[in-house]
Amino acid sequence: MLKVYGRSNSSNSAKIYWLLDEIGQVFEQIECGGRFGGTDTLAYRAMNPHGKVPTVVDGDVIVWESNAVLRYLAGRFGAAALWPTEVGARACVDMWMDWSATGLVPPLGRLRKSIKGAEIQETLVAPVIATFRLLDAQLQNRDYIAGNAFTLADIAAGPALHRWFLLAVDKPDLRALGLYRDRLAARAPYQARVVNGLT
Ligand SMILES: N[C@@H](CCC(=O)N[C@@H](CS)C(=O)NCC(=O)O)C(=O)O
Repeated sequence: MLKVYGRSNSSNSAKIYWLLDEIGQVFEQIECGGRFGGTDTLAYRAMNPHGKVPTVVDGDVIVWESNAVLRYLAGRFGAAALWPTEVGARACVDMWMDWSATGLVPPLGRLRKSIKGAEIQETLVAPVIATFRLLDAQLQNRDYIAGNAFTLADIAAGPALHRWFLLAVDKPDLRALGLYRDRLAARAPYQARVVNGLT
């Protein structure tokens, strides 16, 4: 059976569980990383040399790096609605997935880390607001990030958006972003894996 090594309170793992629930794919969930440990063992490092979660094992195929895992699983299980086969439409989804990993998540991560340590550093808030303004602009004329259909681009960004709304910082009123969040919240897999899983 497909195995997912990860932990429920990891945003990168949550993306994988969310996708698998969306497509109704059964898998074995092996809790590891963080307080569960297990990622420093030789066996784990042989699968994933970075010692991070998630890692997916599908027979002889091992995939890590969460957005690469999303693409692998969508291709493997034929989820063309979530990751289009037409190259232009696929590039749009890929582009926004890459942006989530490189543009959206890093400034949010720096802000969350600083809040855990002490009081909020205002200099870290502005870059996060700028990224969500950009996302709000993208959502002005479409229901989802890559168009009017839900895709992997939404799964890649969803956990970060959820964590942004959890933060006790002053946020601008970004209407399209709020409506988008409501749209995600209506999905049962998002509720189960993101809202219930991540704090
Ligand atoms: N770019 C990697 C980042 C992986 C990563 O940093 N995962 C975190 C959890 S979200 C992790 O493994 N932290 C250490 C741990 O859980 O032991 C990905 O997208 O998969």
